[in-house]
Amino acid sequence: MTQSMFPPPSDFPEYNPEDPSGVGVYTKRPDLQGDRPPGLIDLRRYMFQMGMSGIQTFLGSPMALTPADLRAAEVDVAIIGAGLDFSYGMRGSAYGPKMVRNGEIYMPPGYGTPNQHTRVDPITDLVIADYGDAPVNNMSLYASIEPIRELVREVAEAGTMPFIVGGDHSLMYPDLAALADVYGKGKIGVIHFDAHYDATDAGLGLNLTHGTPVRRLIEEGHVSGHNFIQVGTRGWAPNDKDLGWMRDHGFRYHNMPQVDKFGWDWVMERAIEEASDGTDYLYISMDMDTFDPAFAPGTGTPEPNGLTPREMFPILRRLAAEKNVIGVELVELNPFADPTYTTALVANRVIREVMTGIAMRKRGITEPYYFATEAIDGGQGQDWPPRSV
Ligand SMILES: [Mn+2]
Repeated sequence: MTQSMFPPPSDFPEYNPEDPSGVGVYTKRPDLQGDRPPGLIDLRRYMFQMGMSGIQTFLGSPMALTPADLRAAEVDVAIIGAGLDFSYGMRGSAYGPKMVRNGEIYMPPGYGTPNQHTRVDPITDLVIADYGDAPVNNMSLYASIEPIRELVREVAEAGTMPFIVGGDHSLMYPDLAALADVYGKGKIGVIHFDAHYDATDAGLGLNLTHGTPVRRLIEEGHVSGHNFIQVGTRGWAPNDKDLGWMRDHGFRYHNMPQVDKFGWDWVMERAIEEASDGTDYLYISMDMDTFDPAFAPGTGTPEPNGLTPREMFPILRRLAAEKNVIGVELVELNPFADPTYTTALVANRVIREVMTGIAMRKRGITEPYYFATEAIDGGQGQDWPPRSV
């Protein structure tokens, strides 16, 4: 037998979160931990710049780099890039955060860009910060997990909602585990939008891939299976064994067969009702492949017969407005498969719709399926509702 020049994996030095031993991707800049006055860092030199100008940040937001910055500025939502893409067998989603930062086309914060359905402007109403990128070790998925979990946890502990932009869906494990660290095991319900169920036991012999985070989270007790609500699943899975495991653990799923049989409104109402059933908090996990590939080709595992933006945007806005959302992730964006820029555009709007819902909740607008009167009266004022259609 030929002797390999590489040692077996068991002989590799293990990553030790207590002693990163100079691995720079985990080591925080010492000067950021010192006496620097905390607060938001605005990267604009001039008062006005178009979306394509200047250093690109999520939604054109100012930067925050430490939990002290989040606390000093009372940041509502911190958007974190997590460029991790080892775990679906092809690369590209590591560049997802860059794609979303570059996808901003609107005017800078403060110029008034309200959501037309609700007339709420989340960019004005909320304090949103770009929290930079998570510490990803691009040599190892497993070595990346605990550092990412620690970063998400520090944001939640500062009283700020983390919004993670991936990266592949293995991120759901560190993201949700971090929130369970802060809010408690079994306290968080998950609404999981995806073409796939992501609850299999292993991929190519590894227990953490973008197809396994749901299984790991439930096995470790971070979330109860009963509080996992899956929406948009379709295609050629799960197999009987995995479906049996899901049913044994009390999963509730609203797949495309249900949408076909009962219609989107029926599914949306039930998913929203179930999303906070028995839990104090809600986490939204949004895989871009939930959308039909016509609307989001730039993803690793596209699956035809998906949902449309017209179906997805209202449910995202509603969940954030009507439920106690404490974290969001948007994953599986692959710019290398997005030649028409469509996926970047839809991803930007996913973030804006969720932010609109969060801003509505902050204003106290939690009425189910709220529309602003001036948005739907067609300019007719008192002549609303219409007497005839
Ligand atoms: Mn997924």
